[in-house]
Amino acid sequence: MPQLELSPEINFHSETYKDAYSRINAIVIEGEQEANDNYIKLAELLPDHKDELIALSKMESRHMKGFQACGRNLQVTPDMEFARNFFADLHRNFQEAAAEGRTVTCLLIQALIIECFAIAAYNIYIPVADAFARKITEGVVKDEYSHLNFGEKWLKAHFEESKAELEQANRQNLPLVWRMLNEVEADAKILGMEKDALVEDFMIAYGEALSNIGFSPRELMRLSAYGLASV
Ligand code: PL3
Ligand code: FE2
Ligand code: FE2
Repeated sequence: MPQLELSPEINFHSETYKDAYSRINAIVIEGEQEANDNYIKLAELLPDHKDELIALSKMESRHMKGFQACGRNLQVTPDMEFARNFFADLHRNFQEAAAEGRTVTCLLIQALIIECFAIAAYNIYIPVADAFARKITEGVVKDEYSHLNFGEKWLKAHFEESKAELEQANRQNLPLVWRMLNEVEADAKILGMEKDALVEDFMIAYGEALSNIGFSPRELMRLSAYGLASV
């Protein structure tokens, strides 16, 4: 893992680290909070899966509390305003889709894009995290795979009728992920996380998800690289 070679020694208590952590920590807290809200909304949109989706939302709220504890442990105050701006576009797209009953778009945004983003970020963070945050993040990332799995299963079962909306939602939202990665690149680097590794892990997780849902290799290459030229 080249990432480990690049960050042999991290001082978790330096002002530089804590400053970067105030934004990254806020991003994951806000991301978990919005994930909690999004699964509650999905439970309304998919009443047949209500209990399961409410259970997922409760996991997200536990994740949020875990990451709040990580910030407190390092005596960092999360910059929540920064984080709300960071998610604003994705958040608005989810809200608009939910209001119009576009469930497939909501699932793509939350259960595929956001969960794959989280899985990539958390897996890359674990080896460079402080001991306290590492333990918490290891527990969280296991749950995120089950959230991704919920989206994959549902979309696979409704593949033919969802395909056109998935393509459209991917086109609308994937470029936002690349923009968000650019926004977080400098802070992530201070935490020992390389952007190239984040992009790579995201692409692997997202490509696998699209393949599990039923897209052909050619389709998933096209979908998962959409807007990537801007990175
Ligand atoms: C849904 O379960 C989780 C939503 C959280 C999304 C997080 C995206 C994180 C991107 C920022 C990269 C740094 C991560 C560091 C980990 C503490
Ligand atoms: Fe989560
Ligand atoms: Fe999740």
